[in-house]
Amino acid sequence: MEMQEIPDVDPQETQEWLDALDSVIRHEGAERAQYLLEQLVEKARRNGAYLPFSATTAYCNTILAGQEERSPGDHEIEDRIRAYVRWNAMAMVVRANKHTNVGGHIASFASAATLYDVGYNHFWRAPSDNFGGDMVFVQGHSAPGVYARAFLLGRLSQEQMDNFRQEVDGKGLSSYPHPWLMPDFWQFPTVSMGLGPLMAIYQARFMRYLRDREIIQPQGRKVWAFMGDGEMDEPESLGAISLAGREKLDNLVFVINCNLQRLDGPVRGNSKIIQELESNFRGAGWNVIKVIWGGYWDTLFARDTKGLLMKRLEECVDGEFQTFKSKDGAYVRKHFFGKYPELLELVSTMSDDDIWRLNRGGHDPHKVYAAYAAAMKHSGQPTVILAKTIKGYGMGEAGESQNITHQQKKMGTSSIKTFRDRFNVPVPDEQLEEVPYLKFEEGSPELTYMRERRAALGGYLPARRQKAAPLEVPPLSAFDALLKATGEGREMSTTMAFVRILTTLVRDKKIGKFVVPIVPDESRTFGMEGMFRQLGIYSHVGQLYTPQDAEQLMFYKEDKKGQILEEGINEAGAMSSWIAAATSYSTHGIPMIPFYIYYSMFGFQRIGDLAWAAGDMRARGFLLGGTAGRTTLNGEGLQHEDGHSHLQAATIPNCISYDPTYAYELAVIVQDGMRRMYQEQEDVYYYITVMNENYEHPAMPAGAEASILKGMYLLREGKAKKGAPKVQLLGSGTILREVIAGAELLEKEYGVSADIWSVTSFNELRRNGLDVQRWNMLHPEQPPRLSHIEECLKDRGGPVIAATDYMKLFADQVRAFIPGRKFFALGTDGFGRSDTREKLRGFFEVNRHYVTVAALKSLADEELVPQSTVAAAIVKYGIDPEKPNPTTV
Ligand SMILES: Cc1ncc(C[n+]2csc(CCOP(=O)(O)OP(=O)(O)O)c2C)c(N)n1
Ligand SMILES: [Mg+2]
Repeated sequence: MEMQEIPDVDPQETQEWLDALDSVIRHEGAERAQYLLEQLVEKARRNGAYLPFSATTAYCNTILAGQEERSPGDHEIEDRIRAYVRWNAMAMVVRANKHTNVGGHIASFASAATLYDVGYNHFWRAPSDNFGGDMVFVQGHSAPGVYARAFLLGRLSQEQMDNFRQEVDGKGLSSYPHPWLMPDFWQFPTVSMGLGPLMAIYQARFMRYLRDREIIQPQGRKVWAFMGDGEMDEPESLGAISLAGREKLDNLVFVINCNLQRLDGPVRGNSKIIQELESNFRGAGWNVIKVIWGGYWDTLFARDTKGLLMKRLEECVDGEFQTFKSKDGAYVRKHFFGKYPELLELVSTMSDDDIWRLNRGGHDPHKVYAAYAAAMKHSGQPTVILAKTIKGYGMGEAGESQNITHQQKKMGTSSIKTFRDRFNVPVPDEQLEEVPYLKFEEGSPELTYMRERRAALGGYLPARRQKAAPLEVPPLSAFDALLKATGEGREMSTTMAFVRILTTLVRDKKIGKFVVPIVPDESRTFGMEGMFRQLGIYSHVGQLYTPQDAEQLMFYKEDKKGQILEEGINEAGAMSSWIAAATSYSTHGIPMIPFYIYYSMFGFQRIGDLAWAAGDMRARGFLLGGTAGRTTLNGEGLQHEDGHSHLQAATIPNCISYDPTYAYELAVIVQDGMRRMYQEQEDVYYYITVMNENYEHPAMPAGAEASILKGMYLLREGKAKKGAPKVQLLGSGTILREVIAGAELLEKEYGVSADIWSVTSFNELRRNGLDVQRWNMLHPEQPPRLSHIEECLKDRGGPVIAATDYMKLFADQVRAFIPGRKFFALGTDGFGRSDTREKLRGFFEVNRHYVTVAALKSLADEELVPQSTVAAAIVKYGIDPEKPNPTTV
């Protein structure tokens, strides 16, 4: 039975209990009362009473009116500053949309202004020489308010403000927080809803990791993350809150702006978002601070001796609260207070205007200050502040609390006038039309105050560090063993080669400790379990148990100083950890070298938007797509066999991707990646596929390094007799080995001379090809340049056949740079399935026989061999010409 349904059979007894509780609270405090209540509940439960768990508290502020820490600030000055910030934020959107249709948002920041203002004035500390700085994740749609403040401080010019959302010609401001576009300003891209909350949790966790490993000092730094209440519907927003609770991340503060609306309408019209979130977060072990009602309500609550006001507030749903705020005081009197005569009586001496002024907590700087101060002091848990606000606050009939408000970017002169009057800013009537920006004069108390506040907090925010001291990257010779041939009969996979590289790196005296191996419960899949013992698995509390395998050499060792981040079955979390590590050069001033290795299928396909955000954030690190290749991960079938992650990698402009075959290629790629990212500090990151197929690895051909990095090099020259037909065979990953076998068949059985090229990156070849093509187009009168692939193939004749373990489109990307020549791409289009590698390569038509047939067919089409030779080869290799296309079955 739900609580509400139990009738009060003895009101007098109820009152006695309540009085007793009152007295305990008064004389011994709330904590004692809580203790007694918990004892009672526990006792009732043990005696068989069914007491359903309730994670919510009353619909009122968590911090009582008398217990709020008071802000030391100058409230009048802060009010004026906030009014100017509000005005400028509105003005920049309205002005930008007078002459363009670039869009923008007014209503989100209008609801959040106080939440940011109190933070900037009193809480958020900038990085300085002796302090690492707080990290603030600004809600994407509130960016105009952050620009407006930076403008008042002289950090942004009027020209920049007027170029809001007009970035192409430079001197513009990006629509939302994008470090890629404003690298010295924004730190965290947040506008893809849900990623901000998730990444913030892992930033806080990574900060703790760095501290536990004594790479940074304990300084009480905090991660503050702002988000919308609608945004909380994203699974990513709530998906990691239990991790934050479990890890007791008291360096983390979420501020959820509960304006009760999202884009289309109410977030929870039929219930209460604040109560729902409260129970979610409390259940996950968070400290929850509700900031629901502003100070004007306090006197009403004090007079609400029977709890009727509270009852009325509890029974209203968010849809009603929204409607109230879209009307006026008279409406609220009639429809809210009017439900009970006693409540009407309670407000009888108040005018309609007074009723209208009853404010929400998120608009009351005192309440917000008290909540932030409590969050700063709270230890042992992360804190979430649930602040109730009004969407479009101050926009009046142009949007306040209206369903259409999210997308309002224009305001008529009369609405602008109301806005001006509401916030009492000095804009004369005749200037309302142009919506001028406001500035505080040099030397004015407001500007001085703003500057002083920021100086006291270490400097301006947002601000992003672009470079850190470079690392001393080991030379290629550090991986000498991998540059040599494995030797006759000694086989290994590129995954094993990668683990050797990683082992070498973590042992490096200079940079070893900066390496961060990250796995989502797949260490054993990749043969990395040896590192458990060697490096330790990070755990803030160390290891509180004797591991089952303690007797073994490579036991499961959890350690406070552990280096490995073993994230559990949690690719989104692991990727967020990787992002935190990969941006540590910026957020901590210490470059970390993260290697995140995962099933390649559960990479871009699963966490693609985080990978995109990582590009935006200028992440530097390595992603390793393990067990890659549609036919190479043989037994696992449709959901596991990846034949497209490289195409997804190609969509991210600063992600450099490789599909190497040999250990030496991998060593060259990783070493150069380290050089580029940690020595030269280029803002790129790497995606490298590694496979689990074992084979012999040859020694690196002398001088191949540069071409390996450019994307292709000549592995072997065709051997057939002079005058024989020629083909150029290209291959990558494990399929290169089928290409080599195909070349042998072509030479031995058909007298065709086949040059073999190891293509380490079709993606890089295409980028280079496009770049050269573009240059040639724009420089028509200059001698044309050649791309790397053109350079490689220009003196080597014959059709070009390329084969990979990825979709045909992967190799097909380079077709444009082989003009006038026959080009045939083999690949693994279609759903994977489980079987042996041999069977799968036959099924997907990428094995040596298909390489041979494709080469013969290309030669036949150029009349260099008869078509009958192709037909004979098809018969010889037992290929059924009527076999269905693998994409269809
Ligand atoms: C992943 C994703 N989906 C959709 C959007 C489009 N979108 C932007 S803001 C918004 C509504 C936001 O509502 P809320 O989180 O409550 O923020 P508010 O503006 O109310 O503060 C939507 C749907 C987006 N930015 N990201
Ligand atoms: Mg909202």
